[in-house]
Amino acid sequence: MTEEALLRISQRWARRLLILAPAALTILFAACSDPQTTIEPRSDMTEAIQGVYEIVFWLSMFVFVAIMLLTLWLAVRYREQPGREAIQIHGHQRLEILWTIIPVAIVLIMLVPTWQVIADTTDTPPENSMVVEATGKQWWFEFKYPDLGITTANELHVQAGRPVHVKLYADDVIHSFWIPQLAGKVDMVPGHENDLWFTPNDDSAREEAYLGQCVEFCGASHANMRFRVFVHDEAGFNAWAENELSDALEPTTELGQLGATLFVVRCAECHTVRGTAASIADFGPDLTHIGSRETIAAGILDNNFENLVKWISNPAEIKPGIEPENDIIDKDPPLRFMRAFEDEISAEDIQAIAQYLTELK
Ligand code: HEC
Ligand SMILES: [Cu+2]
Repeated sequence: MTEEALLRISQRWARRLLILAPAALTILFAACSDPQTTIEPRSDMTEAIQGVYEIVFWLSMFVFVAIMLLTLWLAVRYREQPGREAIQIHGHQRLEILWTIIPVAIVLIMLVPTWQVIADTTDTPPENSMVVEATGKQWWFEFKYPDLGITTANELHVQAGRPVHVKLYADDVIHSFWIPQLAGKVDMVPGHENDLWFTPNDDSAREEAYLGQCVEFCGASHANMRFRVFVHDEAGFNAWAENELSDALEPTTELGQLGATLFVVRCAECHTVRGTAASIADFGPDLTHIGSRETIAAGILDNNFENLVKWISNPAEIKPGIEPENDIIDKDPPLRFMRAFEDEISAEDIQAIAQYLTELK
């Protein structure tokens, strides 16, 4: 290839880069509004982690820029010249000591605050914490508030400025609990309690939920195992808790009343709706106030009539792996998956049940 042709190609690439660079930057910055971001901390725990991250980031930047500048300078300053011979520095004691001490110092600067944060986050939770027992199950999260007497699923409610102590458990396999903006990843291990605590920032209360999810591969629907965290102010939290504590509402529509009857027959073997005949089993999420949740099926579907119908008809279509043949009965507690009710009951009956669930605010 001629030199001219090469030049043309490199110019073409330079032009392409000029066009692509802004596009790439746009994508990069668009990612900044990602609700799963770790770099917009909203609690004491994630702020502490962010502090370490910033130290590591800026130190790395400093090393990168310094090395690049030095390399450039050396390449120019000591470029090949006729008659010049390289000086050998092998075994140069002062240099050897210097380039041992500098990296050690850099690592120490990163190590000390990292250690501090690890110690702080694995110490003991604050005395006045609100306790939540979170249990990972294939493929959803159960949340219990033992002091308040609340049991719910997939949507965790906390209060801005009030420490939360989350006790982490698992019923079947190892899961992991992560709320990128509020709490670092901690494993949920069968037969073992792990602990995590954080205080949502005073100004972190908002309408929109913070996203959380399982971050340990736990089977076919691992990626479909998410949860939401609602941070309230004090009044908002108390209102939520009060509603959760009340028994289920009576359905007001005729369809809903039919649904309530069908529910007891068809669904009570796995689900509880407190205040009704369906209040024994807990293989599946507590549905007492399912109508007030934003999502169903562990954050996978918006909570509305159509999606409830779809879910009850055939949950495995939405979450692969939910098939009764995967049940493990000889286990304590047994593992039981929800089956496809379109095989068992009519479409009208499924709609009646879905209507009932929407009324369980
Ligand atoms: C054999 C046990 C079993 C039966 C019977 C059963 N379910 Fe489920 N159900 C589950 C399990 C387990 C889950 C959690 C699945 C998941 O999210 O991965 C679930 C989830 C749900 C959810 C989503 C809850 C949430 O918090 O997101 C709804 C709604 C639901 N079931 C409704 C019903 C209805 C209505 C019936 C009766 C027609 C029924 N279920 C029968 C086990 C069962
Ligand atoms: Cu999981």
